Amino acid sequence: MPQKPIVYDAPTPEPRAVTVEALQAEILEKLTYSIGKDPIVARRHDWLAATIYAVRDRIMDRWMESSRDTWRTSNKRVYYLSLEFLIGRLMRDAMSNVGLMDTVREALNNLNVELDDLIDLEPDAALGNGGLGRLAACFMESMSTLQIPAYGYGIRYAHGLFRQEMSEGWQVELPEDWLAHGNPWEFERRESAYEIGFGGHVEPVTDPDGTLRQEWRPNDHLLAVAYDTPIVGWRGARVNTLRLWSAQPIDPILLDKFNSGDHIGALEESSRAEAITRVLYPADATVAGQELRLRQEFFFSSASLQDIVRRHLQQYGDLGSLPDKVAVQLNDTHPAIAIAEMMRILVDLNGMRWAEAWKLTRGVFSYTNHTLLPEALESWPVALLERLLPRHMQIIYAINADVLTEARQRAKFDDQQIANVSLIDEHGGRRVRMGQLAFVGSHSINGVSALHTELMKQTVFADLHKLYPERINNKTNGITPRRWLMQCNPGLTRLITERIGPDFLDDIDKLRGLDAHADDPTFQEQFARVKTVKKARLAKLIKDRLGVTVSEGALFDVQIKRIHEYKRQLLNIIQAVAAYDEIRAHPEKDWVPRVKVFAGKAAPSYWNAKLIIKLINDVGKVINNDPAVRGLLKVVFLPNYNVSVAEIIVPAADLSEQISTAGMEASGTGNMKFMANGAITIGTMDGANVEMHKEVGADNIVIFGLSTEQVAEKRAKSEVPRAAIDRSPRLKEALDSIASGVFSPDDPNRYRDLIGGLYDHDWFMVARDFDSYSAAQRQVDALWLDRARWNRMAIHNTARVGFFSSDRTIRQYAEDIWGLAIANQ
Ligand code: B1N
Repeated sequence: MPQKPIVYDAPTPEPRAVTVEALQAEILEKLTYSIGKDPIVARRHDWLAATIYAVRDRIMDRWMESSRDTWRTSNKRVYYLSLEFLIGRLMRDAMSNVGLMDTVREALNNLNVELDDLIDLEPDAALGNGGLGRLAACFMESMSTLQIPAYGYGIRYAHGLFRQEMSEGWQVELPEDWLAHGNPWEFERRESAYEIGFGGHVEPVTDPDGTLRQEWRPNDHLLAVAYDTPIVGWRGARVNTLRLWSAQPIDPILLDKFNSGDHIGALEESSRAEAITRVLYPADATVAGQELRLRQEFFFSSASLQDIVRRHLQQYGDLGSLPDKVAVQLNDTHPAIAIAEMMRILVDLNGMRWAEAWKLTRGVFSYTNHTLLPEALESWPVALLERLLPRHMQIIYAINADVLTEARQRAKFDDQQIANVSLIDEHGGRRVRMGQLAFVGSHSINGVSALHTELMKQTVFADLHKLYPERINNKTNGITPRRWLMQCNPGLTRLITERIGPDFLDDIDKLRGLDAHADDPTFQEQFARVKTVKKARLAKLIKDRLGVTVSEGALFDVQIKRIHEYKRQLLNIIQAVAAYDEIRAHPEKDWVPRVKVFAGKAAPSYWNAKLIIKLINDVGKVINNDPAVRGLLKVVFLPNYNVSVAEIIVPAADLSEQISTAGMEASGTGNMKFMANGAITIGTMDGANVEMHKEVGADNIVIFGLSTEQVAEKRAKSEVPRAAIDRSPRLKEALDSIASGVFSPDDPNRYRDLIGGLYDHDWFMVARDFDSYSAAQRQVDALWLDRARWNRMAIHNTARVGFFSSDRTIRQYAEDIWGLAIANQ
């Protein structure tokens, strides 16, 4: 029985009108009555807020209707737990999805305000590092589009990913302040606040009926307060909630201390609590082992589970039906502690028997793995967990005991295999492995591309896969075509609509219809013209930000993503140096003019990544200013890469660089965004590139480099890279010039060790893939010179992007993992 009666037919207000006149009047009204500004003195930020309020109102009815619908139909809810949601700007997305763009533009025009200026003013919500966080944002949009009742749960960081500035070519990190002007999208839900505990001890208590329970008595408490943001699906199909938790003290000020004169001490609890959600950890694919990170993970996992269980009990009154009504997806292991917390809630707080609770828990949870890099696999020292979460540590031991018994008795595992599946890593200081915990507590474990899923089975989870062979499955990543095609490239969207009609807007696989037009010279030319317009816009941005002139007639060759050695920006820039040498050595040749565009942030403590940024800038300075190059090659690094910058760069790219060392990029999702916008990929057989090669066909992608197996073999043999360098005079010349200070005359030794590493071990196979990469780049040049061929390839890329829509990905999660039936649409 529901604990509180739910009124399903409460009265609702009339939905807001969507005419130009109504919006115009309402924007003015919001400005005056909600923001309190006279239009005469209103600043652009005030207009932005007023416009968002007016747009937001047109989403509210759908939001409430979506939530009523879930209560009414008793449909299963999906909860996506993620420490990162890289959502970017919301206004254009929301307007476009509810079909209000033109109306709002006109309404603002009548008020003498330019919509595009306001769009550019909205802060870019960077509550994530890179692909993992952006994936969560694309999934949220797709779940609304597919009308799945879903909640995203995460942290409302006061400061998102740092702002990147360049100081003499070096990355400098500055604090990001997305909430500085307030956030008109969010609703604070004071009533949805939960207590979160840390520390203390566990006490056995005997209930009146004689049963023995364990009770956790934390000695440190704080509040998790909910902030809700609406996420609108395509055509306003449904509006789901992104619920982000903010940490607050239980007592805002300790009056005793204050009154006794200790004014700082009086605020100590407050700042300690708030520290938990103050800032996003800026590391992508490496773990931050600090205590604060574990606190963040438990804080948001516990708040989310308390909220989920409360909602479930309110509607259904019993916990036995949890797996029928609740699916919790763990975005990597960052929320894996939720598995132990769920057991605590069921067993300690609700008196459920262990075996029953474990069955329900496994029925509810599923886990997505996003990386196999050893430095990114989370584990926490047992001592730290014992101190911060003593009861959870006991629960983890109990889970482990069950798993190890099963492994010995049923699967007859030997000692090595037992050590491999154990939740406790006994090497060098005992640690809890979060991947193992997430695996055993979930009914589904998925990788994010076909290759990555296979590698999961063969490497990190090999023995767990033997023990539970039906659990690992693949869900290749996707991107939302609304943001990454329709919104960021309205020109291309219009052109496609003119050619094949508007059906692809609702069914992205219909883009296939473009295949039939790929050979049509008129269409090829129109397609290329759209690209040139976008390139001119990017050229202007490059001029404005960097003062470098580039021509939109050149081939725009783009690598934008986090800076990481395995992603091999170094390979790209060494190749640029080699090209520079060749252009000067053979000025008579028919060189293809190129602009190499780089952008991306390095983790603040990742020295080599920061050095690679400096190298790109150093090389750019020399090449861009050398008259011998005659403008045939330009190298630029655009600072402060984020979602909004990507929305400008991606539509302007001719060539998409996806050149990670094979076996190291779990999926990649930038590759899909470029493909949608008609760029051609140069890439290794890694991550989702493998499936892209299959979808688009070998003729429409440029593949190079060692395979995963070859990389593994060379590493196993500890093969020395020197032979590869000696074999390649062009590589040697480029390496020598970098190492000897040609690009760093102010500090000739700056790159000696970086380049030395390539001679020593070359873990990322930069030297050994160089010749193959160079040949692939020459092939790109040849394709570019045959412009009809190039345009045809570009069109085929857009035509075949359907598989990489996050709608496809989410349908597969829904059907295979969450047990939802998706309406066919
Ligand atoms: O997740 C993306 C993939 O497309 C990328 O290939 C993959 O590198 C990325 C710890 C991570 N894996 N692991 C992380 C992020 C933050 C952090 O603190 C690890 N990010 C990825 C989406 O599947």
